[in-house]
Amino acid sequence: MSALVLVVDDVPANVKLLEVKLTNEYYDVVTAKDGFEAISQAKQHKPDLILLDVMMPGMDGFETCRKMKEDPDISHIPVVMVTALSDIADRVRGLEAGADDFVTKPINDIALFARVKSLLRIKVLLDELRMRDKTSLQMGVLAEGQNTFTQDVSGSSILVIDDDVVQLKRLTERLAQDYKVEGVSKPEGANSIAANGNFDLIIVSTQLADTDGLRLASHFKSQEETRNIPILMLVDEDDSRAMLKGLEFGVNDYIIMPVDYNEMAARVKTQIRRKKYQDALKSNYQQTISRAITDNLTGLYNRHYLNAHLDNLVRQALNNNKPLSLIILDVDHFKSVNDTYGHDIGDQVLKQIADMVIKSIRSADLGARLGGEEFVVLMPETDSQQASDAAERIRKMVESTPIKVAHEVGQINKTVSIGVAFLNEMGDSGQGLLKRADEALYKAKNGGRNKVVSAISE
Ligand code: GH3
Ligand code: MG
Ligand code: MG
Repeated sequence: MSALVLVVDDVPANVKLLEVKLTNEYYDVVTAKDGFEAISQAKQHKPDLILLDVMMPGMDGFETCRKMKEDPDISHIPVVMVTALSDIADRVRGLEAGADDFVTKPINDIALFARVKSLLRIKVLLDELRMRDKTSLQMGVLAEGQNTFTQDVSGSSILVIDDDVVQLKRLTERLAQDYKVEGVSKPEGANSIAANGNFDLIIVSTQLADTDGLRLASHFKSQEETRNIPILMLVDEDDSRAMLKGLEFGVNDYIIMPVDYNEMAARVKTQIRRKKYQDALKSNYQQTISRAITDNLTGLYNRHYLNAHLDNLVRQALNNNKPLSLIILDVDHFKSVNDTYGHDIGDQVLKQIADMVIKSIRSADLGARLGGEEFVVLMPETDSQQASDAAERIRKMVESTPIKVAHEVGQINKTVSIGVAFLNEMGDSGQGLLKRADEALYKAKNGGRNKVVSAISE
């Protein structure tokens, strides 16, 4: 699928020109003639990129951009400002308004498409993460309208690599006003510093005397530890080869030397914000994963995960000719807790019994909540005797541990019944194992509860 670009300019001829250039490169294009239309077009079409003219009557490009970046609906869409040639003040204002990049008029095709491609590449990743994020929103894991694009990023840490010690000193001093900065003038050591430093941004000069700065940047982009750290490269004004090459393999942005400090400040801020946004999305995703496989109340694995994992473990045990045991544990007369003290107290009891189970099993064992007041523990490399002993340990622990509850009674004593089963010879299955454990549990209940019963292996 080709990317959709929104072109915003008050001069129809400019719109037309960009539309033709982009269409020739197989982008789809929608257009707007002023800031208001731009925002409504962006909200309606959700383009992949916005090319925004600065000089427009009514609401100018800066204000339009600021409004877009404040709207969680569209703030993730990269904005490229189109500014008058070499007006540095405009560039800086644009970046401060939240723009991700700029190109200058008259538009140079190579620069335009290098920037467009580089931003679209980032956006593909962000979209993927946003999609996962949406699921966590639906699951209630994440609050609506979180927008880290406008968050304060001061205090973030930056690594600057430049063997020009005078320039390095100036850069680090300036950046140190807002960030934690580490300056490196010997690029040879930069790899391990970058990999171990937990940086939010790396600034690297391409004009290093003994090392190829581009190669260094490319190395960062290919290493697991540094791949997600944005990179800003410092390039010479007339070194367009370095610019293009860098952008091509994933350098996030560049600054022309001699460095304009305001521009640098703005670009640094943009890159770090983007990184933080990405990090936030990722950690939400990880939370979503762990929520998808664990039980909310107890923190044990859920039934869904147990079923998937049980089959894997059974296969592995049979292949390696190793024992595997499984126990099912059911709280005795649990319904009476709910009936007497209410559901919330019931939950507290379940949580604490689950805690006891977790405490008494080995780390290789897998504890899961089968549902309701039933728990399962899978025990790899555990024979029948060891499993029965473990079950007996859990039974005793529950029996002898008063459960503290937020109720005037203060504490409740409960017991559990446990069924134990072992993996048979070839042909056995996870479901077979579960079924035998369940039958053993039934016998424990019928035999008076607060008991461990082992299935007889046939
Ligand atoms: P038995 O000794 O035969 O196992 O009796 P029991 O009362 O424990 O068994 P029964 O299956 O009749 O009741 C289980 C109860 O567990 C009924 C249900 O309302 C309650 N329950 C299931 N899930 C939850 C939960 O997440 N929280 C709470 N508080 N109660 C739950
Ligand atoms: Mg029960
Ligand atoms: Mg039950």
